[in-house]
Amino acid sequence: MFIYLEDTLITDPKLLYEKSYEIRRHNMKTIVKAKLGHTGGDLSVTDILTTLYFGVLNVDPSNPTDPERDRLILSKGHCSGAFYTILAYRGFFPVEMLDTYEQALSPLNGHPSNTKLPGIEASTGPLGHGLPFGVGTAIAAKMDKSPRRVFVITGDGELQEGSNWEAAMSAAHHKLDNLTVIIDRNGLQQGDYTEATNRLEPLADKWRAFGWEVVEVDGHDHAALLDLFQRVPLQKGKPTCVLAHTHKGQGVSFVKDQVGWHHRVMTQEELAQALVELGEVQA
Ligand SMILES: Cc1ncc(C[n+]2csc(CCOP(=O)(O)OP(=O)(O)O)c2C)c(N)n1
Ligand SMILES: [Mg+2]
Repeated sequence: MFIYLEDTLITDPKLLYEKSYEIRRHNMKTIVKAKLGHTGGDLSVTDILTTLYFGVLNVDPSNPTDPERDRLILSKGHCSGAFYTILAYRGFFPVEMLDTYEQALSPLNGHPSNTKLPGIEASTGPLGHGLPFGVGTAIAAKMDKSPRRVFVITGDGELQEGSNWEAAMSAAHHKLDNLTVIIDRNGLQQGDYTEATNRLEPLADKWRAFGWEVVEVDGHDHAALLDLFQRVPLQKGKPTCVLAHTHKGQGVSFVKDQVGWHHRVMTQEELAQALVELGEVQA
């Protein structure tokens, strides 16, 4: 079995960019093979996840339960396709296992389970649970007087779940400057725009009002993401909210910003075009 291992963090944004497109290509092939997956949301969050796993997080795939590791919680668990691809490329399990995505008896379920695969900190899928889990994880780190950090990635539509706002209030109250939430602000949820469904704006002001330090960033700019993640917490005694402006379907022209691609699967012809756009070198 082939295991792709990275020994050191990547600090060159160009290499992170190339890695994220290699991951996108594999991810799209996996979804088409499985005939299931969340095409748009995977492409939206890939640059954020790639920058964290390859450029920022203190994690060791050969010792995935090290108590002092950083914790990444993918609250938008429906984007398991991107998540598993990145975990496999990072060395947590063999890349070949991606071929079993969504198949019966495979540990690569449609939504990630922390009892089935190494590297997954929280079972997610039901939206609105990652941030409350992350607050508890960050409080535990404070109680242990540990420098480990907690990163939670949420969708934007997901913020319509009230549990997020209880967790946001609690995080500020407990001065959790070891906690960073990253919002994948692609403007779309399942079936419509967030602002047409249940308006979120003014979103940055809402987080500020809840006591968080807020920063906005281009969620597809690896250099900006890397610089930002290396600098958190932005203010001592406050949790950090990264409002990452993204495009659902980033990298594939006919998927980008389209309402209909939340969980549509590409045809073989569409996949062929997508792979060209995602930089696959033609034989
Ligand atoms: C509690 C709950 N309600 C509904 C769903 C079904 N669901 C899966 S993804 C999704 C939309 C999520 O939109 P968003 O958070 O913006 O994610 P993204 O755009 O990044 O895919 C919904 C409603 C769910 N997983 N959990
Ligand atoms: Mg969204």
